[in-house]
Amino acid sequence: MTAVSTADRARYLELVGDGAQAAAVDFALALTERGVPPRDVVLDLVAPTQARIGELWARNEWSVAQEHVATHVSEQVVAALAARHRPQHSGRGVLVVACVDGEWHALPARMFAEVTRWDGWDVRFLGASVPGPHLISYLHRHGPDVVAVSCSVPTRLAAAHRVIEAAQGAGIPVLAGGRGFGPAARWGLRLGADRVAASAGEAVEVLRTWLLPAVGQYDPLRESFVSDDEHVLIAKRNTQLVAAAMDDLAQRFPALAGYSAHQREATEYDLGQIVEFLCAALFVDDTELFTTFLQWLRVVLGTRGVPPSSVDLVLDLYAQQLYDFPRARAQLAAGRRS
Ligand code: B12
Repeated sequence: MTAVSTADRARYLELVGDGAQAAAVDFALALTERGVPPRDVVLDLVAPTQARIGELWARNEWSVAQEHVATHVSEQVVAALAARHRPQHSGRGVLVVACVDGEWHALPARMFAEVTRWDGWDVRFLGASVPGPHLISYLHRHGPDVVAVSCSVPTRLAAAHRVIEAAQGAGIPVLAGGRGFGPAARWGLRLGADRVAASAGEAVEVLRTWLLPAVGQYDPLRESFVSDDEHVLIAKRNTQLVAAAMDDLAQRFPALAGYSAHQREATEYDLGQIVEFLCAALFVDDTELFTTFLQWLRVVLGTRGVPPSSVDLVLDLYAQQLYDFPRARAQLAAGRRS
């Protein structure tokens, strides 16, 4: 069987970087004509290229516009592969695939959807950011065998949790996946998903061997896994925390006075993101979620001329503001050490 090569990936990156849609589609289809299974084109060509695009953006080598155009081309490539290569059968069962509310990374979910379709599932792909109540009413109406929830950013984990519980309450078992569920999708298990998978390839195996229960695993008496509601209280104070940090930063970080309106807005956005990731880390009670985000943020800011030490300053400011939130202070201290 023919495989995707490093040279293929380099060429594909060039094509999507140029926004060369027709050429990228032809390139991907030609690989399948050479004998590469369409699933491998998605998982070994498109997926790693998308990850590479994320790195190029984070390191300020590609603009947001370049990332958007490349992602759009990749979406067309996945669509073309799906249109050209129809599954041989669809007898495994009905699988609904949806991104959780507020989750706009539709392409990872789409890749997963097509890969499972090629494996014989009758897939209904609902796309990006599906509001929880709408997803649940869809499940009631169509009664699939499984619902697969996709989450790429951990700040959407609370929304994922609501949907997992509601789907199970409706008797539909839940498979959770996407990088937002963390290493080996472990936060998916923490949130009560019936099964998790770290990649689409792994998910195919999980789905094949999973004897679906007649009803979901939902237990209304199941104890909550979070011992307190620090994440809820802090989320409500997000605007207030950001405003206080901006005031404080203006005094300690004189360069802020010279910032343009756009730069100020971007700074406020980043400060808000720190609070959102802190809340997500409190929600699943895992410092790795917060420290991974901070490492990424330091790279992003560093390559855009903002000293990474400014992140530590913000963590200190939040720790002062959140003096009566012990778990948040522990997360902030871990973030400081990371
Ligand atoms: C393109 C992109 C976007 C596009 C998405 C467009 C689209 N149509 O999908 C847009 C511009 C919307 C976007 C927005 C943002 N993004 Co973005 N984005 C990306 C990028 C570059 C590529 C995404 C992609 O296609 N990945 C490729 C697939 C293959 O990745 P994958 O997650 O591994 O998916 C596989 C598995 O997880 C699995 N899978 C997926 N879903 C499911 C579901 C189930 C049930 C199962 C079992 C498996 C499964 O199957 C896939 C194939 O194996 C990634 C970089 C990256 N490394 O992924 C960043 C990335 C995901 N984004 C990131 C961020 C931070 C953001 C923003 C917050 C940026 C911002 N400042 O606004 C927003 C958040 C928006 C939101 N709330 O959703 C970060 C997340 C960091 C973190 N700590 O989690 C990343 C990782 C970039 C980074 N590190 O530099 N983004």
